[in-house]
Amino acid sequence: MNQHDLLNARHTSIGEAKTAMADLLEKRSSNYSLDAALYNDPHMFRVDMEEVFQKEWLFVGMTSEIPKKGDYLTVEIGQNPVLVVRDAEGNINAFHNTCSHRGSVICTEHRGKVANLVCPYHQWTYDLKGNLLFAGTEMNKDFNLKEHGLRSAFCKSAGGFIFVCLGKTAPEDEFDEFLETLEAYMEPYDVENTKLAIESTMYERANWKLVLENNRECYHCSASHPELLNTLLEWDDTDDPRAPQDFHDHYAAQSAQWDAEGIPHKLRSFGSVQRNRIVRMPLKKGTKVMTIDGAEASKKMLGRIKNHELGSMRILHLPNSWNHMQSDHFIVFRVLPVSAQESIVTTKWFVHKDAVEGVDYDPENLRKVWDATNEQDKVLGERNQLGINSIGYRPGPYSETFEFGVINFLNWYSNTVQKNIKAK
Ligand code: 3BY
Ligand code: FES
Ligand code: FE
Repeated sequence: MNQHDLLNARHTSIGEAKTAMADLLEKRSSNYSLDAALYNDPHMFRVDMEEVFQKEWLFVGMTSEIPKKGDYLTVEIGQNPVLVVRDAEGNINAFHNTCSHRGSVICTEHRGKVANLVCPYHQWTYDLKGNLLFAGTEMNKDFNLKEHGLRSAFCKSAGGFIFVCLGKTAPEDEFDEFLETLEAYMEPYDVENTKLAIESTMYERANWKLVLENNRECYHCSASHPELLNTLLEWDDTDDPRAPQDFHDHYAAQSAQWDAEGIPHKLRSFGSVQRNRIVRMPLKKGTKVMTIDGAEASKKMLGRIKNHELGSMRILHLPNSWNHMQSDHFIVFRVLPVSAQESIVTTKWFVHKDAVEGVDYDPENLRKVWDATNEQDKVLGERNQLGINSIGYRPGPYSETFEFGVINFLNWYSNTVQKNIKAK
């Protein structure tokens, strides 16, 4: 069977799909877009789920979404419902959101508050650490509660960001180093004293990699993002070789002020192909935050921040998050795959917890730029998917100056999948 037949075989096994994927990744040119199957084939999608989304650290949400004991959030990682809950000691725990009795989902809301975790089906009851407390009186006499707790997932948080990993083991490599830096760079924000102001959930008919690829370059920005470009500088980071002297002068002036206030800003990247990256980028001269006119979005600055012109600290976490941390609000983005050609992009805007809606901030003003940008990117991603589905599609070349972020992302993806397939 050749590759094409293999992918189209009705009963392609997951093992065969992995072999086919490893082969495609091995043979690909790293500065070309991927073979269509990697963007649209359901068998390949299963491999992405098994080798990336069920094995790697994923961003799920912020600690200030679940500030108190019993607060929880849920997230669907492909077909895996996951529950993230704060316990009495303030620790954040992640569990598979599936009951040890007959598997029902336990927490049914996207965010909520509970005393214990009670399954809605037959009311098996678990504490916030996943121990089964109560299973009615109907079970056999030899039934041992201790043997039927919830299955946990790995969970780590730093700087207010919560990450989970569904793997049997959690990859360590440079992740802890990234978390330490994240903690230090987020310190000025005092995330525990922020609140979720707005959340948007966008369904996109595009493979998750197309969503990420789109985010990793600004080649498309000038033609598509007028609102964003009122404030955003198109350079990828402070070392971007394309940036002119004018940018370097602007960065030098801004960063001198940031240094004076002890605001971390220097570019840090982790992993050989920037799996994680943190950098504070100035916004356009004379603008404060990512609003339509660049003026303030909230009267209450975050944490210990005094300078409204703090640019945007861009935090990248492959495979599923990019973020913009500014002076009076921050925005986090999460991508989750649904199927080979469907993804969900969740965007959340946070402000100071004491900022009053309608007084200190206008939610419509706060969300406008990124609502517009997300919508524009969704259209681009969906068109990209449609064209890739054509028999006329062939992988095409990336610009090494404008699309190096895409090249880095796909190198990370390719290395990770190949490494994880081999690790079996
Ligand atoms: O602003 C972002 O998150 C990315 C980086 C440049 C293009 N894109 C919109
Ligand atoms: Fe949860 Fe029965 S499935 S109690
Ligand atoms: Fe975009």
